[in-house]
Amino acid sequence: MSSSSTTVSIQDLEMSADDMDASKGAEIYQEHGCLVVRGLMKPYLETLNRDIAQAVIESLELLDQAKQVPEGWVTPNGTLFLPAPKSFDRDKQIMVLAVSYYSSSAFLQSALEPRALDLVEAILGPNIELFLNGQCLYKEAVGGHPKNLHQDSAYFEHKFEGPCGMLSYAVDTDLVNGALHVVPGSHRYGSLQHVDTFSHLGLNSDEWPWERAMPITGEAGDSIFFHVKTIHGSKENNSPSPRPVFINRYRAAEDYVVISGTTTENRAENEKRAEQAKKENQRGLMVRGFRAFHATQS
Ligand SMILES: O=C(O)CCC(=O)C(=O)O
Repeated sequence: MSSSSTTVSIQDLEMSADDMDASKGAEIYQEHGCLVVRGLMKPYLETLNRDIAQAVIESLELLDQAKQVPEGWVTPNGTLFLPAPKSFDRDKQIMVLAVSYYSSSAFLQSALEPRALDLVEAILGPNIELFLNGQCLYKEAVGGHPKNLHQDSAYFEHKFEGPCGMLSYAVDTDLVNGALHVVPGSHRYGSLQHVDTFSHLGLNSDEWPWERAMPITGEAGDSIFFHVKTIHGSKENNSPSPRPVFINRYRAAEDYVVISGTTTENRAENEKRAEQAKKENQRGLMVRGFRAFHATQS
């Protein structure tokens, strides 16, 4: 076990949104690869939870039109389903719910929260773009899927520093309904080999059991900032209510994906083309600063 994961406590990783100090937050993030900001997303919760609930109804209504993909099944609105546990009254469960900047204005507004951007600017520098369109991971009640420990760089390895993710709890989240687990300091371990798991690319669970990670329990509206190489994941939801999180991701304006993947097979294929990756066609909307023209040439 790494010394950092044994000695770090939650108090070392957290601050309150009410008296947030962006440079202190950036220091914690640089040192541990994660930072918890309590209450940061509270202003967006009511509307976002309404949109999440609507997307669930919509997705279940569309389930009979779902198409099979390497990761599971996708409904026409874009929700990704996995096989359901036997206890469910249907054979598929929601994994990634179709709520994004394209469907939820509250989601986009949450990505533009000035205190979040102050922090990301202190971490990544002055010129920042959105990476991806906002993501909602949704664990259904009583047995909703685990997301095995992994590094996001297994899914999207970047040319430079890579994105900073901000995962926010949409409901109070504890050890029963699927608290996010992180391995502090693991952003310095480089890109680790991942294997295919039920929840897609994940670390070998013999080498990376849950005990190596620290659970972060929290209230609805708490946000966890984490580095693209920080090992993280969450266990299944054993509570009687759903457990959604919503994720905003930011990266430096000049950064871009060099290898993407969701399975060992498609990642290995994409690795062969890493040298050809370009910033071109990978531009996200700017949320801080300015994109100089030369930043798009590579
Ligand atoms: O739902 C969760 O807690 C897991 C989210 C996550 O690990 C991810 O999106 O990379």
